[in-house]
Amino acid sequence: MSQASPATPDAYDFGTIQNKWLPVWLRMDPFRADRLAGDAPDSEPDTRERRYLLDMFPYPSGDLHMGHGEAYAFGDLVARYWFQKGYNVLHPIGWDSFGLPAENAAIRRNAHPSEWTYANIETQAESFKRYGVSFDWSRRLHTSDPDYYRWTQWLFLRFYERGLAYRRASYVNWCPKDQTVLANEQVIAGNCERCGSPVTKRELTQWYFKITDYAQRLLDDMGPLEGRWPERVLTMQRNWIGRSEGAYVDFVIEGRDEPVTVFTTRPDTLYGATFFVVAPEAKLASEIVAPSQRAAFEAYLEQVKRETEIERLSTEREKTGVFLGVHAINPVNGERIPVWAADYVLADYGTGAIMAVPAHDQRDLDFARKFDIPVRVVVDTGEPDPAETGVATAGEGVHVNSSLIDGLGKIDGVRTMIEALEQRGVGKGAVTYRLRDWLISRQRFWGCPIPIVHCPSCGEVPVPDDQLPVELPDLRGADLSPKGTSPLAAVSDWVQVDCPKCGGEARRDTDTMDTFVDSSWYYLRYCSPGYDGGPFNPEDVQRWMPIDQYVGGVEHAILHLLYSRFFTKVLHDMGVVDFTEPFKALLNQGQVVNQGKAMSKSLGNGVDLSEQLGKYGVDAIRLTMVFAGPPEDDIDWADVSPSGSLKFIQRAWRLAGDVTSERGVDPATGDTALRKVTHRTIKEFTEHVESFKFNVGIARLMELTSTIRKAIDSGPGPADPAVREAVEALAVMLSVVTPYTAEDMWERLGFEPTVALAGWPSYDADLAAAESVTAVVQIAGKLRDKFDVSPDISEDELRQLALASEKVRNALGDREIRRLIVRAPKLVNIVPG
Ligand code: ANZ
Ligand code: ZN
Repeated sequence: MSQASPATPDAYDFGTIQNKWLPVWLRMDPFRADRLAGDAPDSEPDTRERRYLLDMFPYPSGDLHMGHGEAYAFGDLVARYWFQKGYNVLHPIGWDSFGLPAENAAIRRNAHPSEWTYANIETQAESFKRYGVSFDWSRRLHTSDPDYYRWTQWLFLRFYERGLAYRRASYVNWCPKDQTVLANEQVIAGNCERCGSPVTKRELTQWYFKITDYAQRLLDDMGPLEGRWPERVLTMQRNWIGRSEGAYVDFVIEGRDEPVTVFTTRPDTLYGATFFVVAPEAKLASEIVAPSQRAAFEAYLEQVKRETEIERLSTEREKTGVFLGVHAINPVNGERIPVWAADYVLADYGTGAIMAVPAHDQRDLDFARKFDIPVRVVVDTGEPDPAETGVATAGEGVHVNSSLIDGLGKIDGVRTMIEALEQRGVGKGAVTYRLRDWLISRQRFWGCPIPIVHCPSCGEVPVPDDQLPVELPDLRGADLSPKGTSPLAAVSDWVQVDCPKCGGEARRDTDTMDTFVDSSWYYLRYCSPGYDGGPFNPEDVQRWMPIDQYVGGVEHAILHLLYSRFFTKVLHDMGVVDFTEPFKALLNQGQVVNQGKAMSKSLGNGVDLSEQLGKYGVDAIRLTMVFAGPPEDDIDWADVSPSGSLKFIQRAWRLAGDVTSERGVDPATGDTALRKVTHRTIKEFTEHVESFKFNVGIARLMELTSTIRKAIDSGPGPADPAVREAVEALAVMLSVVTPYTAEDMWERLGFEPTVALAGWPSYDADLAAAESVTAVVQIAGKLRDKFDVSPDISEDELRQLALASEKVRNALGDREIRRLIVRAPKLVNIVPG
């Protein structure tokens, strides 16, 4: 099914309607923030209640795809609803336009990354306009514009001054294919997030943001987000931060003056420590290894460096390690235990060294069994001996073989042990986090340059604020292919600068920032686009932030959201914003899949958004996205019906042409039955939009459409004022989903554009009140109770009501229920056993 025949007054043709209204909207530009409805830009302050709706901004990888079609349909629905409600709405758009794909495309085509990037941005901008998204185009930004990244650099320098940006050498994730380092967050199951290659480790000097300073606040501040962010996102963030409570315990290592501290969550198992393990790549290992074991150790270290973190932490894997030829002294009983290096201990978690308690930790047990190390039970859990079964007992129990804590349970054991350690000065209670500092430097061209100069005499020197931005050199024609160092390093007249401090010869830092830095603050820039006194005007941010509703994909559940939360807290501590969380509420839309699988080239199940738009029109596609199911569920394009959506839209549109009464007639004189349906629908649709049950709301609009059709054809007729009232309300409600159709309906009803700002219809509570019906409950065919319920009560609710009834419970006594038949809204039939 495609388009209806060309424009006779009664033939709906989406192409004609789109071409008619798009230029009108572009001229009207109706969705500017801080502009009173319908007025020209106003010098008077706009005092209406403000709402900030933000869609995650796109990466310009080509034209918009089905996933964009879905996400922006939801975001736009909410924004348009707010516009209709009369709020002063901020709904901006921009592009996350630095990043690797542009660079890789440029390498393939021997072009500049900016050409590909900005061409794609234009394509997407046109597509957004055609898609009818209610953006405030005057606030558009691109993170790769110098007047944006100037402020990314400025923020970097503020972080630097606060000690939150620093450089250090360490083993980092390295993608051998993209030839760049990766943040922990960009390593997915041991592979590069971008290209899928297995990630290896390299020792490099890199820039970090000290997000670990904020670990506890990132956890604590999630409280108010509870119920307003998806639970699974909060859980993922909590797990990522990974708070662990336990203790630090100091062990003396024979032949070394400084004690070595371990982190343990089970200080209560100290008497069961039968060996000690250090991470092979931790400095400590090579410092303490006995001469006789050095060769074996170094061979082992080489092997470990080739492994991924996932492999290392796997419990399935055969344990490996080398004895370092030295012993540690257990601080509570003076016992000598052997020190090993083993890859299952990570260098950058806790302290990089552990006390191993094989009886109660599975990995320690696997290791002990492989290398014949004793296993000593110190918690009696009632389970069989781990040394025999090979299964560590990690559960609750009573401490044994543990002198001062014998007989205590876990909680008391932990507390008593920590007190004892603190008393003797050999340990203390501690909290650690799995969260690592954020590695932000990248050895790539198409990113924001790090505004630091390296001077042989002054060291690291920040580029002075008034010399920002440090602009990328024009690399047209240069070789961008990855070589393990930044392509910027090869541009010698860019690299060589005078030191801002001493004026001597110095070199620019040649790394660029992770693009997640760019996207950690863009939502602030939208509040005062073009502002050149700082990254944003604090007054404007004060007015608009925090964001009322953020909409985007769950793939950003950790990285982007955590980083943005971190940035906001730093800005709060700098005293420039007075809030600590950027996003009050979050909606994660599902994915658009096809035939049960993610769309992919190799599967050949891709669906092209622009092709769908060409076939069914913008409104039908938007409606299909919204009607498919709850927004957080995936949409399988094989299961939905854009042609069905198109048919519905046509039916709604025809209604507007059938209305024969004049604008302004008093609906109170109209047909009451229809008015009741109209007002009920307004009430329910409003509630469904507010609670993001968009699909259920659409079903109500479909029912209203059928009811109006009947009223016109076989009821009170097209001249009845209630018919006009119903169709006007329908047009305004539809405007949040199918803006083109709604605009055309509005015109047919005799109004001027734009329906988008017509104002949300209000309902009369009496008319909207749900009628009730009587439900009866029978037991074995005998009437036992009856009560009034809403005609649209669900089977579930009705069943609950019936089972909760006193009379029913009495009549049932202690008989079992064999069968329960529910016929909502009128009948529940219980067959006792
Ligand atoms: C002794 C012990 C006994 C442990 C026991 C556990 C159970 P979470 O909860 O994830 O924070 N550990 C500490 N640092 C480590 C590292 N760098 N690499 C690998 N493992 C490390 O884990 C903390 C526990 O993981 C610590 O508590 C330590 O083993 C181990 F019955 O210490 B435990
Ligand atoms: Zn200098």
